[in-house]
Amino acid sequence: MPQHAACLLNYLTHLVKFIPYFFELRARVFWIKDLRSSDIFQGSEITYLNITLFVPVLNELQGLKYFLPKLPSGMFSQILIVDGDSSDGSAEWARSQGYEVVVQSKKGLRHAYMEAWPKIRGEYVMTYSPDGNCKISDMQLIIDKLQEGYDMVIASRYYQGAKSEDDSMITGFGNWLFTQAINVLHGSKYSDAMTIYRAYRTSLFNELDLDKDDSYSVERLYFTKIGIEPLLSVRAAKKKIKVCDIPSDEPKRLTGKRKLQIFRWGAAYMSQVIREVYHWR
Ligand SMILES: Nc1nc2c(ncn2[C@@H]2O[C@H](COP(=O)(O)OP(=O)(O)OP(=O)(O)O)[C@@H](O)[C@H]2O)c(=O)[nH]1
Ligand SMILES: [Mg+2]
Repeated sequence: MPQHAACLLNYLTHLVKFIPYFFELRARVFWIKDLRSSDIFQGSEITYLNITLFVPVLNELQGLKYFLPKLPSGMFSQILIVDGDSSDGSAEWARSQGYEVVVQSKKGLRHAYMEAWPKIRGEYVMTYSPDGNCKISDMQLIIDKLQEGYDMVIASRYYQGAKSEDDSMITGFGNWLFTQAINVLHGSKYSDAMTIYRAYRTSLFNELDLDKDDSYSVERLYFTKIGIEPLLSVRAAKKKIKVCDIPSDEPKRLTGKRKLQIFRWGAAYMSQVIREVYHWR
């Protein structure tokens, strides 16, 4: 065989050896492409904002087990579970699954916020209840509105035809009454000033002095501890913060027991809304 023919054969033999590597490389490239296109296709997997999902829980083990695995992965830069010293193992389970958990030391929903707020790393925060009341499928709509430049976006149960399946006559009327009272007394246009399901700039909490005990002092009259959302709505209105609503149905609580103390909290919230007419400017 002439020398250059032998050389060519040698060369071809080496090339054949590389064929499996070529297919392997090709498979990897296309696998990566598939992965990316499926991320984009699902849309909700991708976010460009730095958002913490803030999840207060008091004996919500079943809700946590059901809802946390369903959260769109990658949507939040931090998921913070704030436990009110649950006796059903909520905190232990969340920790065992690798979630970041803070156990509050003082009793009461507002202390969950006040104690855990310094641990928030996101520029924005979305507050979420894992009891079935907050539709995960609306999360992206809320984030889209933040991206448009709003400081706070409320997933309203009463906006543009949205409805609550969780309301009783009393809570439905109460939510309407408080929302109207806030609108009349503080010049806002809320359709739902009470819901936990909303997202906002994390810094608002301190800007609006929601971290101060004095902001909630009326609760002492009713021997209870209240939440932060009505006051957040009131003070955001007073400071003319840029707010918008998206319609979001409220499904029924799926599991666990309601923690809301309807009459005590109702009375305390109304006193707080009225006090704000002359207090805090
Ligand atoms: N960390 C903490 N979480 C609480 C406390 N009280 C209630 N929660 C949780 O806060 C979330 C929102 O609760 P709410 O919506 O105010 O009350 P609810 O019991 O769901 O009653 P509804 O108004 O009917 O939805 C739920 O996950 C509760 O478990 C508390 O004192 N500490
Ligand atoms: Mg609830």
